[in-house]
Amino acid sequence: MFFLGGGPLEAAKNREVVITVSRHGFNGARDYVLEVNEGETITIVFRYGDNDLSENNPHRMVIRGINEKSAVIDESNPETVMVFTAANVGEMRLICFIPCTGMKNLTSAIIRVKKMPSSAE
Ligand SMILES: [Cu+2]
Repeated sequence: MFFLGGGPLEAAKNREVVITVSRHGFNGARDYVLEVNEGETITIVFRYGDNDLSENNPHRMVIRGINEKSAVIDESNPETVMVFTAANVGEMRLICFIPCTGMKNLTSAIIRVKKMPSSAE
């Protein structure tokens, strides 16, 4: 991928992550943690993972703190993309905020924003 005005260092500040969302959690885990670096622009691709259910089970995600919301993913719209910049060091909660089967597994994921290694000391 090439970014206007940026060399390899700029490109390294951008990260794409694919996360499958299902009643079992984010990538199947209730305690999913995504670690990113301060200043990175993160593209999250959310994929619907409940196709083995007989009924539709829509999910819609929000990142608490920055209030970034995804579109709904479900059987008819199985993929959506969310882009945000990790501006501040710290932790933000990533949750599904619409009632769904397995919601209890989708309320405690964390996006952890770390200081860039080069500026840690
Ligand atoms: Cu959900």
